Amino acid sequence: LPPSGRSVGIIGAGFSKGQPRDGVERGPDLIRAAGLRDKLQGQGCAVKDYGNLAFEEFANDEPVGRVKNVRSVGSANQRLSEAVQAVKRDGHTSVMLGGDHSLAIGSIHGHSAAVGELSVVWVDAHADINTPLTSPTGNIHGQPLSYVLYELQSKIPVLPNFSWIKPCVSAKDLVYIGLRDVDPSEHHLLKLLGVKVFSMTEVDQLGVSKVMEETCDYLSARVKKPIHLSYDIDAIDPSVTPATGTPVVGGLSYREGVYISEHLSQTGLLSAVDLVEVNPLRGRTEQDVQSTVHTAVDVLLGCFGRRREGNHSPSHRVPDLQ
Ligand code: EXY
Ligand code: MN
Ligand code: MN
Ligand code: MN
Repeated sequence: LPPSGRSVGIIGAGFSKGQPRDGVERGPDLIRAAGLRDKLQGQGCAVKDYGNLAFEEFANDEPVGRVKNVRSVGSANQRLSEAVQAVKRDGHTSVMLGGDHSLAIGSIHGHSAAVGELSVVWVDAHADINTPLTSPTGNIHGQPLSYVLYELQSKIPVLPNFSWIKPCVSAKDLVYIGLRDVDPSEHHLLKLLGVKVFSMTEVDQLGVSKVMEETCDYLSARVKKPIHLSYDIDAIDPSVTPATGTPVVGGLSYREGVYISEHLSQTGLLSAVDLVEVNPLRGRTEQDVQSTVHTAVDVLLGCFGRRREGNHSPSHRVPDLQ
């Protein structure tokens, strides 16, 4: 193992059909170009980049009911699930660079297929728990959790290219952080299932350190399961990360956003991370894009042991005079 004890397997998933806006497919290459690999290695991680996934195109991917691009999304997530399983089998922490948040379906499925029961920490302005029948938009990036939660399976219709998906997460093993734009039907589901939610109101009330302490206490109250962190960059305030498809005012500060990943890193349980919804075409200026991408990189570095107080490896020596 490297000095930090961490090895990272990066999967590029430049997929955008879980939502209607072009550009989010460029996320993986932008995040790489900002130096993710070198920076991770610089802090003592071993890194293997598995490259970008190629996704199947569907000529006639007509809506099924209200749900858009079903076949494309189902197929892309099946490929992603297999890729995440391979990364986990190789012994790495999986890092999936999106792409839109519909990719959490395959990422969580593959992670669970490889390691078993998971805890899921969902950092997002949105709850992403609409079912195909409650979705106001038909965009699957607003629905991924409905497909993977055991408790919602009776609410999920049969959809083309979705039959491989097996529900694999229990509602009691899910924690949200950063919510501030929740549809009424999503709010109903969250209450019905008793999901643990730290909305922006709780972040305001408790502060981020107490939110993280309570998150970890809640998740480790029973058995300590491997943690899947699904991090939507729109959780952070659009003044910091404006280059994203569905920005919502009143979000996490840069410091709160990074604190979340630093804290989860310290648990030693982080087993897979998604970083999604970076969309350079939604930035108005180059500065908008750079700020968004650099924040995404810093969130990821925090997941793998970077501390703002500084780091040094155990082998570091203070030079002696000769
Ligand atoms: N709740 C809305 C919907 O279901 O369409 C908006 C979802 C936005 C989802 C973004 C990626 O987190
Ligand atoms: Mn999301
Ligand atoms: Mn979101
Ligand atoms: Mn903790």
